[in-house]
Amino acid sequence: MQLLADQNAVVILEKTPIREDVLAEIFTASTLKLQMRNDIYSTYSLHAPPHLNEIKATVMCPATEKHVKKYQRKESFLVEETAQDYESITLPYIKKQSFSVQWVYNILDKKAESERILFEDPHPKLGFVLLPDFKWDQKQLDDLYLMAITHQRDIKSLRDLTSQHLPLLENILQKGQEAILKHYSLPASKMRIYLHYQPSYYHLHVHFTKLDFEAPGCRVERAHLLADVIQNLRSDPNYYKTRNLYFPLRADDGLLSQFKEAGRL
Ligand code: M7G
Repeated sequence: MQLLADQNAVVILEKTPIREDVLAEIFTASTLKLQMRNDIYSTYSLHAPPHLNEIKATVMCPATEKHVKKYQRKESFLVEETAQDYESITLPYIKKQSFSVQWVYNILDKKAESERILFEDPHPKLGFVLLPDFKWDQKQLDDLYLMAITHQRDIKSLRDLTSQHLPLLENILQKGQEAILKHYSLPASKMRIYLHYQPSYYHLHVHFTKLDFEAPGCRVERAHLLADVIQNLRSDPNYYKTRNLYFPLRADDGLLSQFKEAGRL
């Protein structure tokens, strides 16, 4: 956490993947300092020219206490949430405590990021906006990360989905895949398309990441493949309303305290 102009800020600094097209310049224009050599093995510290040394910086300012917590490393605990737990513990908590989704409305209303939109289906019930997630700098396909945000504003998360949302989910899957094939020549077989439960932002959205990229949050305890979600709702219209769902919560997450207080952990 940093202070920017007296306001709390979260600043994330990331070294981005090295692109193949800059390798030749890295090899010819960098300076090398030998660190160790042993037989056929050697390590160096390589100083690349400044324009090849970019650091991606993401800034959240002013950051709420919840933003600061989200980005601090903390141990996690797996929670089992029954349908009853959702109604009595999770839902009241997220109604009071969740992050603002103003940034999502800004995207849907074209007040922000409109030039980044890759595809839009404007239909009020079935439509969505597909755009790069802010985790992706779009400089290389290796860490491709897009997000589909629904125009419908009243679906909080996976838990709200029933078979009545199948046309919406099928539309996102099909048109999202088509748009990605058209723009990036990546077929469906190269993509991981999923929802998070719990999400950080309670407005339905779907993550599209390249299959070979281990995106943060793509592990089994948090990611639900959209294709599986569709199948599950086809076999049971109330699958996500009735099932126990499992997800990790960080030690300092207020929702975890609520589960503990209710004797559910
Ligand atoms: P999530 O599953 O609600 O939570 O996903 P997570 O952040 O814990 O994964 C929200 C997704 O929206 C994440 O992949 C974020 O990187 C992305 N995201 C968050 N914000 C605030 C923005 C934003 O302002 N613009 C864009 N393009 N993506 C964002």
